[in-house]
Parts: sequence; C-alpha cells; structure tokens
Amino acid sequence: MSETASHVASGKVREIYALDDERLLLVTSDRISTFDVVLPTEIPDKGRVLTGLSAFWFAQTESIVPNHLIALREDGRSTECRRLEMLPIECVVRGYLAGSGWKDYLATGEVCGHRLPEGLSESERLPEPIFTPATKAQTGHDENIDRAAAVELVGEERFDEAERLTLELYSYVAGRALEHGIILADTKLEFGVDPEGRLVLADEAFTPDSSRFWPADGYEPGTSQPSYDKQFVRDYCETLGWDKTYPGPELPADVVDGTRARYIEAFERLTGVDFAEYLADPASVQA
Ligand code: Q0N
Repeated sequence: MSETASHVASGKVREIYALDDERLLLVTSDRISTFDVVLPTEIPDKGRVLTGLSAFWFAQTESIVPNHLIALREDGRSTECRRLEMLPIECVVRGYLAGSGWKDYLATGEVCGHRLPEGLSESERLPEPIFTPATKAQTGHDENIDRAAAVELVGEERFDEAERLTLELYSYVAGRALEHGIILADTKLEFGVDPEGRLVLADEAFTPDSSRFWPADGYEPGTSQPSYDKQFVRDYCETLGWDKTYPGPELPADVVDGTRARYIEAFERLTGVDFAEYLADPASVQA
C-alpha cells in the first residue's frame, strides 16, 4: 500500500483498511483455512482467484443489486470499496442440505424455522432454496437464527428485502455455475446500507471461501460431497490424525499445487477468463 490507511478489521484470510471516511481497502491473502484453522502454508494466488471471482460476480449481478466495489487494483488481490453500515446478519441461502443445515435438519426437521420434507438425505437438493440467516456468536462461530431473531436485529422491511435479494442472487449465480459443471450448494452474502438507505452487496461474493462449490460431475446425495477447492487439503489432513486445533499442519508441495490448480480451474470455468489474462489485466473479469 502506498497511502496511509488504518487497519479496521482482520478476517482469517482478509484484512480491511480504511482509506478515508467513505472508502475501505480489502486485501485478500493466500492463506487457507480448513476445519476452521488457518494453515501455516499458503496457496499461491488464492487471494487473486477469490478477488477476481468476486469482481466478476459483482459485475454480473449489478442489475439485480448495487455492490460496494469501487475499484479492482492492479495487484488483482486488493479492492477499494464503499464504506457501508453493515447489517448485523449474514445472509445465507441453501439450495442443498449440507453443513449446519444438515445437522439442524437431522436434529429438528427444520433449518432456521423452515420446516423441510421428511426423509431428505445429506447433500440432497432442496425443493426450493431457503434463506437461513446467521449471526456471529461470541465464540466467533456462526449461529443460525430464525426469521423472528433476524427481524429483531434488522427490522422486518430490511429482512424481507435482504431475503428477496439473497434468493434472487443465488438462483441466478447457481444457475450460471451449474452450466459450467459447478454446484453452488450454499453461499453467504453480506449487505450494507448506503447513505441513501439502499441495500448494497458487500464483502466477497460467490467465492469458494464464502460458498460450498461441488463438482456437478459425480454429485451423489446420501453422503457429504467433496469440496471443489479444498478436498486435497482435507484428505491430506485426515491422513495425519491431526486433532483440528491450532497449529495446523504444513502442506506438502503436491497438495499445494493440486489445490492451487483447483482454485484456478474454478475461476476459469466460472468467469471464462484465462487466469493468466486476469494477472496481466484484472479488469478482464469486469468486461
Ligand atoms: C465490513 N466486514 C466483514 C458485518 C461485518 N463495505 C463495507 N463497509 C463497511 N464495513 C465492511 C464492509 C465490507 N465488506 C465487512 N467488516 C467490515 C465482517 N462482517 C462480519 C459480519 O458483520
């Protein structure tokens, strides 16, 4: 960074800096987390893949909802964004039954207050996508909440608007992804409110870090599905007998290379842009 900027927040893999009162700088690193632990080994270019995918989907969905992106920088991993008043909920939509949705369904037959048909299998496609908001609990873990709890946090009008936009964005992007052999099982979106009171899509959007991407090829409900991007890392970690607490293991070169190739493959399939072209000219995903 050339200019002075104060650090606003750190995520597991991203840093947020304030550029001025109206603008933030988001920088996405090459760090990777698995089983909620950031590993000591990085995946080269992973941050560029995530940044390019977000910028691509922001451009593709602009007619559905405005977004916070102001500028994609030449490094391909940093973006200047409008500073918003963030909604205190994570807007999650699920088209398939996985993760905490599957766990909640097994325990109660419901996910975030949505009663689902009986007899669904793990990873099964839902009759229709459902909006399943979450909050960041004290522990730092996401906690699923029902409609009443979310309305308590954002108000009824905002809730309905966020739900409608989240479902519309998911339908559009999941359909596009499936055309390219990738199932978008679920995704997490974050919205903010601009000074005019409009909802604006923020954060990263439709990346493998904020979504479950599954290869459509070989999709088979009844068990957990391999992750499009992180499966080599998970499989390798499972061979170690690691207890999934800090510190995580170093990754060997073949696991790093295979994982990097999968991120780039997802990028190229979804955007139709060669990754080399993105590195030469990040704006190529915004055409
Ligand atoms: C922001 N985070 C990620 C909400 C915050 N455009 C923005 N304007 C203001 N703040 C943020 C953005 C963005 N992107 C986003 N932190 C600050 C963390 N989330 C967690 C859930 O609650």
